[in-house]
Amino acid sequence: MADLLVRTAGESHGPAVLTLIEGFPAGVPVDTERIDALLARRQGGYGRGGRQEIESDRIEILAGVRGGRTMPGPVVLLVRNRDSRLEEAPAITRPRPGHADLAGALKYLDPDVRNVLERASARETAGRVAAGGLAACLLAEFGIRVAAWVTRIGPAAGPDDVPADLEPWIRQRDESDVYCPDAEATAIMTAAIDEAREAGDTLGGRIRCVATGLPPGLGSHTQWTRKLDGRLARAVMSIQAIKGVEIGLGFGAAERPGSQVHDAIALDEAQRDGPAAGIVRPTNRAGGLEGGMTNGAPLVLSAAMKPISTLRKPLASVDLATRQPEEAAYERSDVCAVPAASVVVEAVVATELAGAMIDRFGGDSLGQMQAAQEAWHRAARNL
Ligand code: EPS
Repeated sequence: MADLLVRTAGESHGPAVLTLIEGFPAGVPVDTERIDALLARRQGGYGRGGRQEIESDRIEILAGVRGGRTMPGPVVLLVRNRDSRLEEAPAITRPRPGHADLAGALKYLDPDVRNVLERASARETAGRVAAGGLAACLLAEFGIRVAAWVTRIGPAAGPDDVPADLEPWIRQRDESDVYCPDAEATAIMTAAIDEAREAGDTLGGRIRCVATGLPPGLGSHTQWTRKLDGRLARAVMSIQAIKGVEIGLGFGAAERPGSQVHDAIALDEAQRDGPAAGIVRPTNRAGGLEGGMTNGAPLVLSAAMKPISTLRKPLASVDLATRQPEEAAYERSDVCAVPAASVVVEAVVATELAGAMIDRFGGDSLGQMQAAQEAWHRAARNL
C-alpha cells in the first residue's frame, strides 16, 4: 500500500507556504492553470478581509515536474506570501477565544501567541489547495470530478440538493459571490454577511462536497486506517475552523429507521458497462460509501464551519504579559470565510480520493494505474 503524503510548511506572514507531495504517480499532466484557478477561488468569496487584497496566490513548482508532467519523486509547490513580514510582526499577548492562541501559549509556555498563530492561521490552506489542485489533475485522467459549494452562511440556508449533473450546478456556483448555486440564497447570504460586518461579528456556515465518476472499492473495510470515510473525515476536520463532517445522511441517519436509511440494490442492464457493472442504487443516502469503501454512487460529504474567531468587537480575554483582563487582540479579519473553506474542502477531498486511487490501482505511473483500472473494469463486467 503506497500512501500519498501531503505536508505543508510556512507561516502566515513568512515568505511562502510550501507543499511537499510524496507518493504521487509519474507521468501525470500538471495543469498549472487548474491549480492556480483553485487558489484564486480560495482567495475569493464575499466576506473576505483586507489580506486577500494584498495576496495573489499562484504556484511555483520547485521539484518533481519536467516537461509539464510529474516525474518519479516528490513534488514541491510554493505559494509566495506578499504580506511577508514575520520578523516585524508585533507580539500578540491577548489570545482570541476560538483561535489556537491560548492553547498554544499554554503548550509552549510562551505569552507571545504570534509564535503559534502564524502556523495555525488558515493561510496554510493555500498549501493544501495547491496539493488538491495537483490531485485533481490525476483524478481528471480517470473522469473523476470533485466539487464543493456553500449550503449555509449563518442563518441563511441555500438549496440542499445534490444534482445528478454537476456541471450546470458548478456554473451557477461560480456566478455566486458566496459560491452557492442559487441566486436568491446568495442575496440572503451576502446580506447576512453585511449585517455581521456592521455588528463587528463573524459568521460560519455549511459546505457540501460531491465527487462523481468514482470506481467502487476505493478505501478498504479491512483495517480502520484504510476506511475511506475515516480518512475523509480526518482530512476535512483538520481544516481550520471545521467542526463537523457528515457523509450521506450523516447525523440525519440517527433519526430514521433502517428502511429509510439504507439504499436498495437493483439491476439496470443498460448500465452493465458502467462503474458498478449494472448494479445500481435508486437512492444514495449512504453518500457513496459503505464499509469504508466507495460503492459506485457519488460521494456526498458535508462540513460545518464555525465563525472566524478574530472579532472586530472582541470577546473578553486576558493579557498573558500583564495577567490583566483585556479584550482579545484584533488587527483585521475576514467576516466570513465559508466560501474559501468550501474550496479547501474540495481540495482535501480530491487529495484523499487521489490517495485512494493510488492505493487501489498502484502509484508508480499514470500509465500503470490506467492499465490496472481498465483491467479491473473489464473483469467487473463478468460479475
Ligand atoms: C487568518 C487571519 C487572516 C486571514 C488568514 C487567516 O490573516 P491576517 O492576519 O494576515 O489578516 O486573512 O487567511 C489567509 C491569509 C488566507 O490566505 O486564507 C487566521 O488567523 O487564521
